[in-house]
Amino acid sequence: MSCQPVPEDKFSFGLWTVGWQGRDPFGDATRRPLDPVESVHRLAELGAYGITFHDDDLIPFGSGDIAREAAVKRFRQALDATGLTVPMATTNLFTHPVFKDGAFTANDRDVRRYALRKTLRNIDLAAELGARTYVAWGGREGAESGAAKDVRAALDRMREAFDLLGQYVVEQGYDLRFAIEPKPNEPRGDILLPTVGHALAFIGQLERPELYGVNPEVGHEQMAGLNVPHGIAQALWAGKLFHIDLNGQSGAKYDQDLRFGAGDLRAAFWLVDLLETAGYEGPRHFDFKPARTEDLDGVWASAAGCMRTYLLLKERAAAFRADPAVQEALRASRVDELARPTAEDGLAGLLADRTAYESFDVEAAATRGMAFEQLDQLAMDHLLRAR
Ligand code: XLS
Ligand code: MN
Ligand code: MN
Repeated sequence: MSCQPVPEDKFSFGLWTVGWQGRDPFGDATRRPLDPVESVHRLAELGAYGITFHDDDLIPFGSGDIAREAAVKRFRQALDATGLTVPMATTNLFTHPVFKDGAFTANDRDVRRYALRKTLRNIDLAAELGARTYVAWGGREGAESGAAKDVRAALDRMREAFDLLGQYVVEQGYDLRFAIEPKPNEPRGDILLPTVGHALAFIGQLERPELYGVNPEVGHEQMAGLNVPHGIAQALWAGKLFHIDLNGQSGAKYDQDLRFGAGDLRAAFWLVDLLETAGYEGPRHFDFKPARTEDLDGVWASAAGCMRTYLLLKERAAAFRADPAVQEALRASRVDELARPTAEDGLAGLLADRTAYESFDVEAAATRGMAFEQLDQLAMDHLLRAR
């Protein structure tokens, strides 16, 4: 298997990822700004297929109509020249101080109305550029103190906002679906819709639930101490994995946005195994921050590294699945038995079955080993290329 990425691999990057200048809460930028056109060309050369953006990544906040048109035109020309696509776009509802208390759930109504208009404007551009997914990350939707935010009212406003956005997309006839991106905290002390589970439950309350799914980010779930492949599996199970942000994170701390595979490599391995076996067909989108120690060579090296690691893990996961010893170990662990319904004989059959309870040998069942350790070591061997 080749580790040279090709567009068929569906790798995409945010303009804000490679374009991150390394500004953090304690330090200034360590790199010059990157022209979006340059990013399009470099990423295409590296084998990516898509590029994504926040409105303000492409058109600096406050630009007039002429500057806006010029920026879009240059970007479009770069896309045409390279064949790169725009599978997804999103809105920056967090940088400008006007969003300090949130956007769709700001206490100030005029801020909420402005946030909706800013989003609708960029949805037009997203549709124009052929995007099929519109990501919504509510980074400022939250609070640092108890009385400051009436969470139930905020969720009403969040629902109102998403219902309006959905109405707009339907009325315009756009082929665009929304992907809500959960995150537990940062920049707010606590953010609303903090995990995949919260977002899935919220989507069920919307007027047109079919229009909404999730865009989980590896590191965000890990910041909450959660098992990423499990969260992604539940999103897939619900038919809601519309998009994914791949990156790396070392445990529950600030949002590190390491390149994919850095941090928890085992979680990355199981995640790739899941995506590649579960029929996920969306983009493999990298949302990472090239370390601020790096110059631009390091930026492109880290972008290439994200793709290379994904392909290496894909190859390792396929080798794991194909190994007869693994298949044997899976059987020994009775993993296949979980796919069998527990009571295909129905409730009446279950109640009538004396072997299910009255004569069930609880002690014997309790002493059966599950053989998971042997199975897991085989995974480790494959991951470390010892098999
Ligand atoms: C920040 C988020 C952000 C979204 C897009 O933590 O990951 O970059 O993906 O707004
Ligand atoms: Mn992140
Ligand atoms: Mn993200």
